[in-house]
Amino acid sequence: MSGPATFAVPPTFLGITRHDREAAYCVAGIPLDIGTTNRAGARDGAAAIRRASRMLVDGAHPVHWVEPALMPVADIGDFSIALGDIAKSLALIEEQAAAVPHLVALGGEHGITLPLLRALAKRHGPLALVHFDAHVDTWPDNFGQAYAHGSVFFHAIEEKLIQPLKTIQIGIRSPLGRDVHDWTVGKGVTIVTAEEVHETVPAAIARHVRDVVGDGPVYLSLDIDVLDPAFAPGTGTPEVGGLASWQVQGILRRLGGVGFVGMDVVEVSPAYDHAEITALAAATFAWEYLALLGRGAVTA
Ligand SMILES: [Mn+2]
Repeated sequence: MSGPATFAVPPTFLGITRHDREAAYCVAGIPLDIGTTNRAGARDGAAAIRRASRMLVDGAHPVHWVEPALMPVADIGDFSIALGDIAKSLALIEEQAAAVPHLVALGGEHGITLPLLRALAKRHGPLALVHFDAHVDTWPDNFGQAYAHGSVFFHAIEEKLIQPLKTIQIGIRSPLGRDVHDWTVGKGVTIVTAEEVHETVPAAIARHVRDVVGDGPVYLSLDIDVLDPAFAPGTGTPEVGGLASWQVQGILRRLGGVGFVGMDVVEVSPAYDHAEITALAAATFAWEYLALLGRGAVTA
C-alpha cells in the first residue's frame, strides 16, 4: 500500500486529481434538490459521496481486479444550476452533460436524470435503462409540479428518451396509484419488486436485467432509496422493506459486458445520514460501476 492514508487523500471522488473533461469517464456532482417531495438535502449528496469514497482507494476491486482511481477518470467538480428554477436547471444540466464523453453523476435528487437522458438520447437514440429505486418515478406530476423527482421516467418515456420495453426497475415497493402502476407496465416496463429480489439471488436478477436490456446503449440510474432505510437512512423518501447494500452490489458485479453509456447515483441526503452509511453505499456503487467498465483493462 502506498500513497497517502485514506483519510488524507484529496477531497475528490476516489481522491482523483485529474479534472479535465477529455477523460474517458468524468465524475460530476449535480447539487439540485428543489424537486424533492419530502425531505430535501440531496444538494449536499455529492460532497458526502466524495468524502465516503476514501474507503475505496487503497486497493483493487476484489472481483474485477481493477483500481477505478487509476482508470482514465476525472472528477470535474459540480455542475452549475439555476438557483430556485427547476426548468432552467434542467437545461443547464443537459448542456453540461452533453460536453462530457461518459458521465458518472453524483446527485442531487432524481430529477437530474431527465436532462442527463436528454443529452444521451441525442447522442445514442432511445436508451435501455436499469433503474434501481423504491419508487417507479413515473408519476405524470408530483403535487402539480411536472418536473419534480417522481416524474423523471414519465417524461423519459413520453419524450422517447428510453425504450420502455428495454427498461427494468428493481426494488420497487412504495405506495402508488394503481393508475400509475398500470400506465408503467402498460408501456412495457419490467418491474421487479423488492420482495422479488429478496426471494431470489443477485445472479438471477442480473440475468433478468441482461434479458431485458439486451444489446446497445444502456443507462444505469440508481436511487439510493432502493436500499432499506437500515442501509440508507440518509435519503429524502425512505421506504421500508428495501434492498440490502450487498444485494445491489451483487447485482451490479454481474453486469459485466452490458453496454453502459452513463450512470447516476442520486438522492443521498447527508443531513439524515448516520456514520456515512448512505454516502458509503452510494460511493461504492459508483466505484462498482467504474470497476465493471474497467475490468480487464490495464490501468497501472
Ligand atoms: Mn427515484
